[in-house]
Amino acid sequence: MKESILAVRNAIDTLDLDGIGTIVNQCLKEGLSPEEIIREGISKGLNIVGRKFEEGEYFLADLIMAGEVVREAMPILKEKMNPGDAKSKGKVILATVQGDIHEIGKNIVGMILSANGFEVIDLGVDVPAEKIMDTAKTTGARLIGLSALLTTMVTSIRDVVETSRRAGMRDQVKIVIGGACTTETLCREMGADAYGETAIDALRIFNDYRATA
Ligand code: B12
Repeated sequence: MKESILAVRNAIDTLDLDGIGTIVNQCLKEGLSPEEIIREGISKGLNIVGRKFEEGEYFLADLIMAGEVVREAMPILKEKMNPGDAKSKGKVILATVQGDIHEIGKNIVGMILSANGFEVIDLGVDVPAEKIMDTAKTTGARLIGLSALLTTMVTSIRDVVETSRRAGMRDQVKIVIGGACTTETLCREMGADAYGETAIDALRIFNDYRATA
């Protein structure tokens, strides 16, 4: 593993808000792609922080700080991913489910989708099912990506599925789920259409749905 990628992990683990920008720029200078920096540096760094939180070494304030460190890195990576004026492949609604405020994974999915030509409508975090379906109605978006990291909030996925059914739109929308606490099995249990483990999976799934639409 390259030194500079390990430095990204380390900057997140040590909550180095001032150093992360320089380190990410160094990675890009060495020819690493933004996707690689996210996958091998940022995600793995956050895993270390998560583990330390679980073991009681880090507290909530540290988790918040880790989120800030990642927030600092994102604009630098986003700039490198921007495709400029690529033709739109269609609209995707993204949201973190109701009751859950984790946004880093969702934002990464959004960055990768927009860098690959999708028009992303990001509704943010803690989003009620009704708001998601209202947005689908008013914008005509038929692809929905839901992010969930809290085991206690996964039923919010089913709420979106049920709300789409009540609105008579279940057959018209594709509901894709992802986020650390989701699985293929959970996807089936909640009645969603597909599960993606990573942001790259999200891109593949939405590309497939678009091709068959
Ligand atoms: C940073 C962080 C926070 C930050 C979030 C900051 C922010 N701006 O997002 C803050 C401090 C707010 C936070 C709060 C809490 N957190 Co927290 N947090 C984390 C941490 C360390 C990292 C999460 C993260 O960003 N990971 C990196 C991203 C890139 O990963 P990801 O989201 O999984 O996304 C990837 C894929 O899953 C996928 N993906 C994501 N979304 C989607 C969507 C689609 C459609 C698809 C296809 C794919 C996809 O693509 C991404 C890139 O490949 C994790 C530990 C961990 N290792 O996950 C804990 C963790 C998720 N938190 C946890 C907990 C318990 C909490 C709190 C309840 C703590 C508390 N006591 O208050 C609160 C919850 C508040 C709430 N109501 O939501 C637990 C959850 C346990 C569980 N399974 O339920 C974890 C696992 C920590 C732990 N080990 O205990 N947290």
